[in-house]
This record gives sequence, C-alpha cells and structure tokens, in this order.
Amino acid sequence: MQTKKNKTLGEFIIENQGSFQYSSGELSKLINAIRLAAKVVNHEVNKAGLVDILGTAGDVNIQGENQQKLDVLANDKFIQTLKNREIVCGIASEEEDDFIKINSHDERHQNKYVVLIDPLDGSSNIDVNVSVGTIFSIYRRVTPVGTPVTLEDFLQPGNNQVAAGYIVYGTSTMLVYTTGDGVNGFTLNPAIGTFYLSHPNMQFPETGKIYSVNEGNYVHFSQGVKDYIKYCQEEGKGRPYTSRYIGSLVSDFHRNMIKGGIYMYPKSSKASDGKLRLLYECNPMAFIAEQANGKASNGTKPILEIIPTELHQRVPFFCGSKKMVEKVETFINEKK
Ligand code: P6P
Repeated sequence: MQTKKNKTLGEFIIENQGSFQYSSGELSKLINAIRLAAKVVNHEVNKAGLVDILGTAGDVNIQGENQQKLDVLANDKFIQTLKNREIVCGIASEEEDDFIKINSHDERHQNKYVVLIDPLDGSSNIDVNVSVGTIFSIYRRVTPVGTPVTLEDFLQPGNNQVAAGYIVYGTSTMLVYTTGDGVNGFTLNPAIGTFYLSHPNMQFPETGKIYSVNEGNYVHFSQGVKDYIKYCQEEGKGRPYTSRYIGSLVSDFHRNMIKGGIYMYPKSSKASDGKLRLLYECNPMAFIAEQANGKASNGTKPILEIIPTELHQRVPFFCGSKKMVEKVETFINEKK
C-alpha cells in the first residue's frame, strides 16, 4: 500500500487498485461513487442549520426511529449515486425496510457488488450541531452474476467484506476506508472539493485510556459489563480512564482509533441484543478496527465471524484497542 501523504483520494485509488485482489476497476468506481455522494451529503450537513432541513421528515424507519430530513436526503443521495454508476446489483440501508434490487439496463454490466449503508449515523445529533457520519460495507455477491440479487447476498459474515469505511462530518470531513490492506484516512478540502490522504496507515494503539458507553444504561447492563466500567473508574495502573461518549458511533470510533480507547454498546435488560445493527454498523466498523490492529467483539466472539440471520439484526458491540476489548471480554466471561 503506497501511503505518501497529500496525494488525492483519486490518485490513491488508482495507485493501489492493483493490490486489490479483484482489481477489475469496478471497486475503484464504487469507492469513487461513495466519494461523490460523501461530498454532496457533506454540503447538505454543513448547511443544515441554515435551511429548512432540520427536524424530522415526518416518517419513521424500520428501526422505529424518527427519520430526520438529512437521514432521508443522505439515503437518497447514496442510493442514487450508486445506482447511476451501474456498479452494484443491490443496496441495503438502515433507512430502507428491505434491500433494493438494481437490475442492470445493460446486460454487459454484470454487476458483482452489494453495498450496505447507514447513510447518516448519529442523526439525532443533527439538530444540536454534533458530528454525524456515514458507514458503508461492500461485498461481492454470492448468487450467480446476471440474476436478481437475493437476501443471501446481504447475509454474509463480516469476514467476507471486500471493503468498508466511514465518512465523519466533523470539524473537518474525513473519509476513512479499507480494502483489506490497512486503513487510510482522507480529509476533504471543501474549497476545492478534493479528499487528500491525511492519515496514512491508521492503527489503533494497543491500549488506551478512553472508554465510550452510555452510562445512563448502567443499571441495565450485565454484571460483567458493570464490573468492567467500575474497573475503568478505579484507581489503578493507568486508571481511572476518561469517559468520552458523544452519541455518534463514527465520531467516538474515530477518536478512539487515533487516541486509543474502547467503544461499547452492550446488550441490556432494555435491549436484549444491544442497539447497533450488525450488517451496516458493526461489521464495517469491525473490519476497519481489525485492519487497524484493533479488535471488535460481541462480548464473546469476533463480530466478523457472526453469521447474519436478518437484514436489520442487532448485536452487542465492543470495539477498539485490542487489549481493552480483551479486558472487557474477560470480565464478561468471568460472570457468564
Ligand atoms: P444511545 C446513533 O443512533 C447510534 O447508532 C450510534 O451512532 C451511537 O453511538 C448510539 O446509537 C447512541 O445510542 O442509546 O446511547 O443514545
């Protein structure tokens, strides 16, 4: 992986296309499509406070959550951009009840890829001007090319991902992604609309001093998770840790990858499988974490090994610095 700083995302994709095992150029076109959609959504997110985009779209998505207007806009932009590029045969989204079949208008386009997206994660933060993000996950289809995509193409274990990434719309807008050969971060120069390689070869520190969890749910957590949170707070070697949780997975994950830390969304007596969705939140973030020498677990097994059973299924999620994830797994397994 060539990682000289300051090259553009476009140059980076072309230079590293050969290192991707299926380098047919389609994946590059796919990443480029995501790049374009990211710029469009970034433009809307950045002006959200200025035009009537704030507030809800009046609908409720399959998750039972109020759809924010920007959720709907981001969802539409990513789906339209991916459809227009004649690259994918199917799309699944947090904002769509079922997956979308994309039948090629041109029989020459034997589209091989399916994309799963959380178009605007953390959207409850939109109205209060806190960072939000887009998460994407890419697989090769497993059913015969040229036939309509099926649910089987989406219910693949995270280990099958060919690429995954996120865009964080923060103090600066960054696109961070992996194709299985390390993790690289690109920062958008909004003046010229170009992403530049700003964070080559991103790696989770092996351990850290930040833990991210919604402690408002503490009384509902399992004893093992409670014990780990108390461990983070006790005086001890390098402890107490610092609690940092902003209610936006992409932002908490991104900060923890740079500084070292763990993000947790455990199951609880209120949410028996936790809150985060396996296919378009946990799997892509887990692929990035593992590629950055971090770790991602449901508390007892690697996220990437879970065999999905439903499009919108939820799993408990512990992700970040390897030694911190291993520690919370130890606490959980002691109290199983
Ligand atoms: P809670 C946003 O809805 C999200 O999926 C993640 O981005 C975030 O970390 C989490 O949910 C926040 O959930 O229940 O703590 O408000």
